[in-house]
Amino acid sequence: MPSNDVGKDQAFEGIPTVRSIRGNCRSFLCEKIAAQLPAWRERVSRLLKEHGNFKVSDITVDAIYGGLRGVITQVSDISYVDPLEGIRIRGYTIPDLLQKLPLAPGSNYPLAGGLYFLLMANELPTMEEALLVEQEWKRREKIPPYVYDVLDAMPEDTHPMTLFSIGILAMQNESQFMRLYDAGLVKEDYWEAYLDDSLNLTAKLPALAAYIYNKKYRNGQFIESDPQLDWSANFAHMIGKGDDPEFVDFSRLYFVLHCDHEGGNVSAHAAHLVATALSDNYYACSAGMNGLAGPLHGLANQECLRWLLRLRSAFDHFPTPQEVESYAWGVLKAGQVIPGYGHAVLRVTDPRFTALYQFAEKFFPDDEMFRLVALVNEVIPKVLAQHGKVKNPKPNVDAISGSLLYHYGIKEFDFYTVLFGVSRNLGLTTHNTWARALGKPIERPKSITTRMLEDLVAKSS
Ligand code: CMX
Repeated sequence: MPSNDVGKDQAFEGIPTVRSIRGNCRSFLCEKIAAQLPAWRERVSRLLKEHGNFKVSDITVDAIYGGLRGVITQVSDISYVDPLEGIRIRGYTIPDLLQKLPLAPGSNYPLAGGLYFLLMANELPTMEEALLVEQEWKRREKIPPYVYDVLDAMPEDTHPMTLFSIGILAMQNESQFMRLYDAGLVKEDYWEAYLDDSLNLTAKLPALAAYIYNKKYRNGQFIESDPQLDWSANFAHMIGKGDDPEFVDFSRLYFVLHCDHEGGNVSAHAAHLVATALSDNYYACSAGMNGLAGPLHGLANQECLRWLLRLRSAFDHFPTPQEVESYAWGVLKAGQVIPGYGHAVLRVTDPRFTALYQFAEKFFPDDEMFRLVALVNEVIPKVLAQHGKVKNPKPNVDAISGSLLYHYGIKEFDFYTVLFGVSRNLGLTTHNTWARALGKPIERPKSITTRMLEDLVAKSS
């Protein structure tokens, strides 16, 4: 188990110290958010007052039985998935983010601290602001020892996502929100405690993920956090891959790409729903991670790599396009999905897929698994389009992310969704912080019985 100094402030001696910003990161972020809140609250209350009865969406029987697909039921200003363009995080596309976020010193890839600043403060950060978050994370990164004890008590074959979710839930004992709520915190100030919990939780995620990886797949060889390293690089370091600058950059890219995907996907919606009951960020994110662990959602990256390996091992040579095509038809005819393809909202190739594709093309174009991803990407959209059921036959991020991890020697598929989760919690905790800031109430849609629905339909015809 890594050594532990819970609650002790560590001096951060790594990447440059920020001197131009007065106060700590928490108070700086609080000021940034507080300065915007009156305008946001004013906009929301004007919409409610002047247009409270305006109809935004209709709900049909199809939608009720069809997973509410396309029914607008939420507002999120953190990110938006445009069906034809892909994700925009606080208004920025993936290429924008990669171009505009402050880069890690000596690297061409962004600091996760800058991304967090953008998510939370709704402003593109300066280098100083990105570093301020990185420093704050350093101060908050130690995981209480009882969390390791809980993880160690689990059976050896427990899925890494289960361990990850349990680790987050175990840390609920640290919740600042719950402590302050019990002491009478007023509603206006809930969001500040959610921000504290977000900073505390996200700071610890690289170490939590690394602990799970080392425990399960490296015979418990744990590596201490390095104060010189940024959040993403430190993760790479803690799983024994810090000496490979290419993998470190891959980690930086991966953690940017997976941070958020608007409010309606399973993990975001689950986390949001749970937090509307004023369950804190730990409870909410653990719930979100349980959703992410589903094969139709985050686990698809693990499923996709498994699928690619099965495809490869079905032939004693690198398959031809025709062989991939007939293999894919066999899968579809057996009633299975082709993981990594299709999306509930997107109707084009996922720009996160493209970003990872470009990374692989740049650094290891001849890697066999990458060549297979490229070949599958040429063939599958045509097959799915011909199949005729799928609304979007193009690849999503999960069609490629696992192959890159595989290239870097992370061959334990079960772990892949944990990495997705490390990044996704940046978004989930931002959603929850802002939801409290805007006073969003407990969610409580209504359910009716099949008989009631039949009666409603009968009455109207
Ligand atoms: N392979 C085979 N069939 C597919 C398919 C795929 N990749 N994608 C969709 N379909 C099928 C659906 O199962 C559905 O069939 P039924 O009508 O028999 O139920 C039909 O095509 C229509 O589906 P859709 O409207 O195009 O897609 P949905 O919004 O229902 O589902 C998703 C979206 C992502 C769950 C689905 O495309 C899928 O299962 N893809 C494979 C798994 C995957 O890659 N998931 C990761 C998504 C990204 C993420 O959340 O991380």
